[in-house]
Amino acid sequence: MTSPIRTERHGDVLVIVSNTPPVNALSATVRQGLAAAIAEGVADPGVAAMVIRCDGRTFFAGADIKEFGTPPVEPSLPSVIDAIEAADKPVVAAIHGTALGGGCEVALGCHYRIAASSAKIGTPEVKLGLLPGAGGTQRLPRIAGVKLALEMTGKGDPITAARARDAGLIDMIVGQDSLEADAIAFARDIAAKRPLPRASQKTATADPDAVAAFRKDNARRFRGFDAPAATIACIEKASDGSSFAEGVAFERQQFLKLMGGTQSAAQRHLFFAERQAAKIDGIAPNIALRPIRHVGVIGAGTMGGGISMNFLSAGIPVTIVEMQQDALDRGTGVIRKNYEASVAKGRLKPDQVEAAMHLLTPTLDFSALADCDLVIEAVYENMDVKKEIFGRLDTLCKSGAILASNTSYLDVDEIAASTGRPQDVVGMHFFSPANVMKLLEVVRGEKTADDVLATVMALAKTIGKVAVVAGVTFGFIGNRMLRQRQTEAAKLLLEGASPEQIDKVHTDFGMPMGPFQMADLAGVDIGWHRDPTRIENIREALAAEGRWGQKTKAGFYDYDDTRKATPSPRVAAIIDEWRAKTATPQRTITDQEIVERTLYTMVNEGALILEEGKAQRASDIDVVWINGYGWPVYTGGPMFWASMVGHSTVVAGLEKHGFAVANSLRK
Ligand code: 3H9
Repeated sequence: MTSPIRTERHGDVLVIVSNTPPVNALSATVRQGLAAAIAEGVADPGVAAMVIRCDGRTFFAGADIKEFGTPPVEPSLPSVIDAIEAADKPVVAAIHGTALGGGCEVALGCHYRIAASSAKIGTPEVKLGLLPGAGGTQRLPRIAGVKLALEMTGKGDPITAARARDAGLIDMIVGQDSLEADAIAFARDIAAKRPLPRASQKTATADPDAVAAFRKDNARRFRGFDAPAATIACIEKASDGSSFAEGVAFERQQFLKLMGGTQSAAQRHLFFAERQAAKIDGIAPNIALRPIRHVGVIGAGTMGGGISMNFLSAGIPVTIVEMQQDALDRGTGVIRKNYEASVAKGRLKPDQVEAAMHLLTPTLDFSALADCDLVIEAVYENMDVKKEIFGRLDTLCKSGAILASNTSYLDVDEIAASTGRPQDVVGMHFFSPANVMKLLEVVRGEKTADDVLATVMALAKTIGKVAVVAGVTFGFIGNRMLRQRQTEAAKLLLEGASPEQIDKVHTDFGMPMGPFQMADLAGVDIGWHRDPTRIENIREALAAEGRWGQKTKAGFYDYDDTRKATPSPRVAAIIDEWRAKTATPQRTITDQEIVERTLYTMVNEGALILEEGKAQRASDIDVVWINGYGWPVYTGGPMFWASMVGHSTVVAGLEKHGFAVANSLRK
């Protein structure tokens, strides 16, 4: 087998090149090739310096995640990096694309680093439930200081080449096209310079204040996760006077502990699940896509505005249509306000806001949608209204335009049937706030054309969404499962549990909020028939009293002016009233029962959705719940979690309460 690593001589400089598409992951053969190439350079008296670079779209994007969990193959990445650093001739990393994880660690093991201006450098292992395990937690603070090392490894987001240069991580920034030539010239310049700068020989200055502040500032973000604390401990170890050898031994111990744990297994599952979700069963990956140059959005409310922002931010012009001028002005104003809030937080520059707003055409003229390549309807949930809109779009829009509905529940096939071109109709279910939430459920109607589906899935990636294909079923994947949870939560309330107890079980599990906190946030009046004389359950009793949730400072909880929730005596009284009225026997509900009836039932519904073919794969369901509803990442999503709990346990829990169990869970 030919090695993915080749060497090329440019006079006295040996250029070591990796060619391992798609992302130059550091698999066993790459590590073997790298080790051999370094040995070759060290042994050859004609070589004065070495350059390591990669072909393709990126420098090494990390260890090969597919190898994790399989028996180790020599040489290990730490030993290869140690060999690079120990070389008695300078080694220069020439970075383009993203030097991530083990890739960043290879660069840190090199004596010098130069990068293309567009390059990014990072240690994202924490997002896989891990920490940099090839010396990264020890070399990074020694080069860039404790504060930046904490930031990079604790949060896992990459930094730009310019920031890396300012922090001393990069020695020189060069042009994209001249990277190799510049790296060779640089290597030649410093070939004779001694001593060689070796990160392991530097000292990191302890910064206990930075560590304490980092822990405090990120307490909420890190809640429930194992990896950040372990990462921070390693960075502290790098700066507490321990030797480099002691530091890497500690790092290894922590790395192996995380690698053997369920959280990393779950987060690695999610990494591949998100990429898998983009693949559509039965459609060739190279299918020709429809060009989307201009998007139309119908409705300038919260949803329509948020949806528009996704495209504007990606540089795609949007025409947004409303019925009334004041609604249009309000919607446009909210879009601007949201962008300006991002400027205030330093996430956007003012000229980027102007550029985005410049791409927006607000109008009351429906016929302005005629030339759009994609039109997304984002009006309220009413089948008749939607059908009427799609009928109009059918007569108006150019041939080949994709007609999408942002419905959260309604039958996309019925909507499609109101047009003469059902093959061009698809569901695009965004989650609120649509400019923030990562999830997009793409609903494949019975007649949706393959290229329409593929175009929308590809477009989702362009606008930074994680898209999942769902079939036509009430509530699609996410809301159909949510419904089970809400139904059981309401029953548990009657049977003796309190909103606080039920919500706490969910937040202890790692959800951002429980069923009743969620109802209060979304609005207790959502979906309410609005007839205060017709009260059929606790929720309707609350709605009839104007307890609509946070917006009215009263819902399942009472709220103060800062939106702080406290248990409500009035709600307790309403619940008691309903318990009496329905003659429901009272009993103590255990937290375990709440888990079984609200979480296991969701798993069961997920399994049914799969059996019915409304989701392509179990991991897609995990992607939906993690990106759309805040299911805790470190459990891998409901379906992965169920497999960790054990299907037999889930089945037993469901049977205990008399639920009809999905067949696939019994297998
Ligand atoms: C690590 O380094 C541990 C060390 O500290 C210690 C070791 C001892 N391995 O994302 P894309 C695949 S942990 C294997 O769609 P993009 C990916 O599955 C690692 N495969 O492209 C996909 O395959 P497919 C730390 C990988 O352009 C294909 O490549 N590093 C890996 O949108 C394309 O991926 C990271 O966590 C990998 N490391 O984004 C970086 N990476 O086509 C993880 C990707 O079959 N990677 N694949 O679906 C990324 O963040 C993005 O892939 C990247 C490119 C930004 C590089």
